Amino acid sequence: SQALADAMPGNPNVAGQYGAAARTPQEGVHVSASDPAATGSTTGETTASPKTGNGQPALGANAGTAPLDRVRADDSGRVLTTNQGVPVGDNQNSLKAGLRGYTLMEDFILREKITHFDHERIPERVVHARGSAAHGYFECYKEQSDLTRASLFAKAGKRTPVFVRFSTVAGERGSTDTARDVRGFAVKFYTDEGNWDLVGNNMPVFFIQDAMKFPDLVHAVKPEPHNGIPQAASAHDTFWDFASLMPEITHMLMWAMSDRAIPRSYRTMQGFGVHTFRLVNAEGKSVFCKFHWSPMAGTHSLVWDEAVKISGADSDFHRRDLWEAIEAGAYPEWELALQVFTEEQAEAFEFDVLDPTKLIPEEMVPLTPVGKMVLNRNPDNFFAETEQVAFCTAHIVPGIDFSNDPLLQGRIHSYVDTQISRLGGANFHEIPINSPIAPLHNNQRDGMHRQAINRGRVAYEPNSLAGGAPFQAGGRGFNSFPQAADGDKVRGKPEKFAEHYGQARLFFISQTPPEQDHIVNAFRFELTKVQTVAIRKRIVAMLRNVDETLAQRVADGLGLALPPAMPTLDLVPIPDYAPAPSLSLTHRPGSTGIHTRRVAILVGPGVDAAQVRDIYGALLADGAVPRLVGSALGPVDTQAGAPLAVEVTLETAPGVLFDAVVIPDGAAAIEQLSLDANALDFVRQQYRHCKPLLVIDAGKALLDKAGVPLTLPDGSADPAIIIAAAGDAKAVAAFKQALAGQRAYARETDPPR
Ligand code: HDE
Repeated sequence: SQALADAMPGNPNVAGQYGAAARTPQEGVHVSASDPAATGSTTGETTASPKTGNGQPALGANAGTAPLDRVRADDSGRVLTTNQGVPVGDNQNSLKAGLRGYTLMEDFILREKITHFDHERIPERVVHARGSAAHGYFECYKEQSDLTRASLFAKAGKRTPVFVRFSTVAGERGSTDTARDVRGFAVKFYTDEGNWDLVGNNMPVFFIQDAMKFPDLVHAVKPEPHNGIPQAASAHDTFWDFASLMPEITHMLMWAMSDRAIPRSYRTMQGFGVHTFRLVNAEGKSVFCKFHWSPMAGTHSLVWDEAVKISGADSDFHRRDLWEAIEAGAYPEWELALQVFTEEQAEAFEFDVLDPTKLIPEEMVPLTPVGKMVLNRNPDNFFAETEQVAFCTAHIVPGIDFSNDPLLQGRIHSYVDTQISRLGGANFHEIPINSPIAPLHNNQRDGMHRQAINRGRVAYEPNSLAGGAPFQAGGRGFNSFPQAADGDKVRGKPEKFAEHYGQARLFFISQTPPEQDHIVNAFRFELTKVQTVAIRKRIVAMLRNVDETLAQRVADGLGLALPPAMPTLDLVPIPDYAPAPSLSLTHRPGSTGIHTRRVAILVGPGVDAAQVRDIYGALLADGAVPRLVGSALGPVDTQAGAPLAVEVTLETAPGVLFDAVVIPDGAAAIEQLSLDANALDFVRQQYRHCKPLLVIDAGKALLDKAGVPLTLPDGSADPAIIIAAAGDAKAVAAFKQALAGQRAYARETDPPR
């Protein structure tokens, strides 16, 4: 309200802020967030709309994260102070010798404020800089004590709090969410025997076999060092130069060029621990294990043209999606499965289970679901939680252990090490988001930013002065699995590591035809951006060892003659795998139907309001998120009844931000929309990106104006364009079904129609 604005200190329109009156600054106005009279809000909104949340979830909302409540700071209704707790009289004006005079050195309030601001930023993560996170819990389905003594699997129904961060890899902290990239999938389990960090990705294999190559990989993919171009993209010479000289990368390239690299949402990606780990039970028996997360919402991806356009329309697309789903109570869920195998089984595989460029198809070793993870609380503060969280592969708990995978071994060092510079010292475990909820007692002391006030004079072990405490836990504690070790000290790789193409081929032949087309097109896109012809040729030569049709199609796309295949070492023959359907995105359609899918309903003056309300209601009833989209904000007159209010505009929310579109009846509305190029683009993009369209009566004229083909390339009717008469309930049901399914890839052509 105006009265409130007038009373705010610092309002430049208030005379009392100037001249002699400034000597007695006013006390600030205290606004109760829930007081509609004070905030001028009739909806109870304060700083944010219900869609974005008010940034103040109930304290202790998640039992597991309740220990963080002790550090959650809430300024509501409080007086402003310095960092020393001194109440600040005036937060608007620096201290001067005379109103027009020098600013004084003694102004400790100004200096404290500016100094703190000057140091607000910390180094971003060297990789995975861009990310989003949420709190939640893991719930165990069934006791797994025969396999592992890890306490989170100790009992059916046991809940362990988690904090999960999803990320892209190559882009900087402010880069776009929908870049073609691997996604990080890092889970911190706050178990009652210490923190376990499962720091995985949304793809089950990796680019390299040995940690020694990681800095080279990252230097190759990051923006080129001379000009800092390109941001968040692998489509440039240095990445593909490196890739073309490194056949071990081939399998991962197939994944990175597939739709896995452009997920629809963090909520619709799988997660993988990638490496082989060990599970160890209370008797000390061990098996090998790979960790798999599967999203309940199914695996869904964008199409490339859409991903590129989303980067312009909403570069926070994935961050916003995760945030809004949690605020709306549509808590994202994943199931954790263990893929368990023995050392004897491992020896019989064609590949080495210590090689992180290889996966074990589910068809070969089945997955055992052991629990589900639910993300039910957004962070209160992005910096304190999402930015400061430190995931480290070295953080494991009794019952879990490492394998000798040389990539994993290198990671065990890297993550702890990097936090020391990123978070400013060895005490990063004391930052609240990183602290275990299990008790912590040891003789480590001091260092930068130490928080704990350790009591007593003993900080060594053995001691008698403290009765020997803290005591080592012996058999109850973490004890490394006593794996036998022998062999010469060498720098080298086992023989099976020399075969690079069998699983790349397996991946390709396990994809559906549209998924294969997307892989071909992704190679073409990336390599067209590469300027050095020899690099393009080397990649095509590499692809000849994967699949001849793939190589031929990529070569055609680049205007190249097929080069000879890249020589192989022939130490291990390329295995002939049978297709593994589990590797296709279509294998996991999900069980949440149209829940949280975003649907645009295009409205203009003269639209059929009753029809719009019916469809809106029908979509809401199944948990979808309908929005009335029009040329401009404000009311639109309707055929009959009250006007409708446009919620978002064609200009600010283009088609790429929606999963489907409804074009309702109303000749006048359609006529007006047909004159708006944004509306025509909207419809064309929905079509091009293989999304369902529900078109009612007069609405069809908009499709015609946009030039949208109504039949598939083979001449049959397009099942995801539903043209209906008003009141046809079956049409709405068919639309919902199309929306719940995979996209209508059958309509895709290259180039697009
Ligand atoms: Fe990482 N990686 N990585 N990585 N990684 C980091 O740690 C590293 C690898 C992954 O949300 C860094 O805290 C090396 C595989 C995720 O905070 C750094 C090697 C997998 C995240 C680092 C790898 C990952 C990181 C940068 C090869 C999937 C983000 C900042 C030996 C299984 C975690 C940081 C978050 C982050 C090193 C390979 C996943 C530098 C040396 C394989 C999800 O420590």
